[in-house]
Amino acid sequence: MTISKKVEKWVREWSDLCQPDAIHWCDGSDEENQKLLDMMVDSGMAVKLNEAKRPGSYYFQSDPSDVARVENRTFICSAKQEDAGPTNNWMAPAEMKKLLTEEYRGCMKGRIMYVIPFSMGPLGSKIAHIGIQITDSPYVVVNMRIMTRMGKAVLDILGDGDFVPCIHSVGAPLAPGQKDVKWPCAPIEKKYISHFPDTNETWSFGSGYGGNALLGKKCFALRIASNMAHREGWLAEHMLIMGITNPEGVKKYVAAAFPSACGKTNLAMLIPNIPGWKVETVGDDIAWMKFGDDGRLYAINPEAGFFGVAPFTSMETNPNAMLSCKANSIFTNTGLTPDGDIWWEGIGSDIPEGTITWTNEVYNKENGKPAAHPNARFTAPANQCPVIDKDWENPKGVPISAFLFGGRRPGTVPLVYQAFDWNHGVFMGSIVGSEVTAAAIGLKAGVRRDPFAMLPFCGYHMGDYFGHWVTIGKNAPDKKKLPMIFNVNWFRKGPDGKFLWPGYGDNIRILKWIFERAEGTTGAVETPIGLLPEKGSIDISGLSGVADKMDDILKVDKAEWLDECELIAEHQRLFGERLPKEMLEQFESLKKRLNG
Ligand code: TSX
Ligand code: MN
Repeated sequence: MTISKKVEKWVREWSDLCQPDAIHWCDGSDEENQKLLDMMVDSGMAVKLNEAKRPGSYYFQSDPSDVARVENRTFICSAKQEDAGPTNNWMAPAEMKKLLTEEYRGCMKGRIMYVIPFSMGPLGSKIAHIGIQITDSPYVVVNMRIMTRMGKAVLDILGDGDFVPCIHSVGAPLAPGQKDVKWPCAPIEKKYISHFPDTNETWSFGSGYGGNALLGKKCFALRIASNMAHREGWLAEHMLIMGITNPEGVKKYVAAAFPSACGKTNLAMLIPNIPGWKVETVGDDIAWMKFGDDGRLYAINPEAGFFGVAPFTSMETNPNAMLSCKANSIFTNTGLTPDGDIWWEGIGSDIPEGTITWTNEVYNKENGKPAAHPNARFTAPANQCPVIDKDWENPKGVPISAFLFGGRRPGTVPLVYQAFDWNHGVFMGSIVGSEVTAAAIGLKAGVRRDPFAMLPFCGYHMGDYFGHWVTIGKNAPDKKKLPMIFNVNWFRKGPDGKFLWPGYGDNIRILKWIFERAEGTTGAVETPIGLLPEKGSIDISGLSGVADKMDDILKVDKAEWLDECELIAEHQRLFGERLPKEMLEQFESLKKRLNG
């Protein structure tokens, strides 16, 4: 293993501060992985699942206080507060570093410090970047091994080059002789997920869960990378990437951004309901994109695995995800069945008698407590996905023909529409959101905006981020080769409160229209909000009971959109003077078209 002086010095500084009992340099080998898993099983942290049912797979239960990303404990520590923007928490970098240095002092006593060299993206790709994570959590090591390319080969490629330093501790040192708990972590007020965009660092303290702890994912690949991309003229986005092939064998790639709970992973692995069409997965969460020599925009998936929400993933909703986690996977906060397999709500079978819940109790249907936590996860290697794209590890990336945005909108927003041009598409991305019912607190329902699905993940001012998207369009090497931009909404409801569109595998019908728009072989009609499918241009052949709903599914109601404009105005005000003038212009044009 080549360890540069720079890396060695950096690790020594952190081990001097954190005072672990030992340092382990991760080589990424199978033997190392197995040793860590065996050690966690022996210590009671992990359960090995039934080898016949779920080969090579392990089960974990988190501390009940450590079950999700902690947005109120997530900080962007830019030099100036205004550069973090109105949607991020901010603390001065020196202040945060001072505070966290004291938290890190001695924080690994009684534990091992693992050093994880990892690449986000295929090793050696021009779009990829290398990070090194220091952690005291063996759970993090075995997850990072699935989610990134991790180990010795990364250090060999890094040489004495630059890397993104990622510091992580669960924040639970052990006194001599103190027995460890199953899931060590710190209380909420001691958790810090902090980012230093000026120095490309991320420092995380106190949590062992998901995006708080697997620092390659949200911290590096989105919050830090969005800053790098802003400075360097590329895109780091919260997008799935999928390949779509038509019956003639022509293939196009699209990237799509949706807020949470819209079924992004389901779309990434969709099984088409039109014969002859094929969907293949490049990634289900993050896309890094740069222009290629041919002037097209190329995307890589910086990750190597899926960290998916388990509940309601089933052989009905997403068979390819179920098959991806058939083996060699990690399950966190699902239920555990008596025969040593996992179970969760919505898995598609009845809960076996005697299943253990994520809080380690015997499931009792009387008490209303679910077996799986709603944010229970599977960690599965991407190469186990039955429809993984043959180019998913191509270092050049895949050329993107279209961007899709969408949210959960029971009203107002039609099934699909296309932007008139790039800036109009950026505007569409900037107003993405899902409708939330606030019945519980007696407020009227509203739209929770999540621009570009990046609200929790943009590492700088969101107004500047919209400006960056405008600039990407302006500076594109060949504007004709920019991806077309679309908005989709699978969640429109009829007056009866039922979903109008069947969704899932039938979404290929929308993707087909988008594909044909990109090819220039299907028509669109101009409406005030954008280009809608011509009558009959959405293929609904073989779908019963949908034809007479198409008008409602595609309706653009001026009165509803004028109401929407009030909400958009309110949303735009949030970004103050940093809202690019192009976004104001787009809004003014929309209102003019609606009133005209
Ligand atoms: O993932 C979803 N997709 C995308 C699939 C590729 N979901 C689940 C969202 C929560 C994670 C959907 N839910 C989709 C969808 O397209 N559509 C809906 C709404 C819906 C739910 C049930 C039905 C129809 C629509 N059932 C019947 O029509 C019988
Ligand atoms: Mn995500």
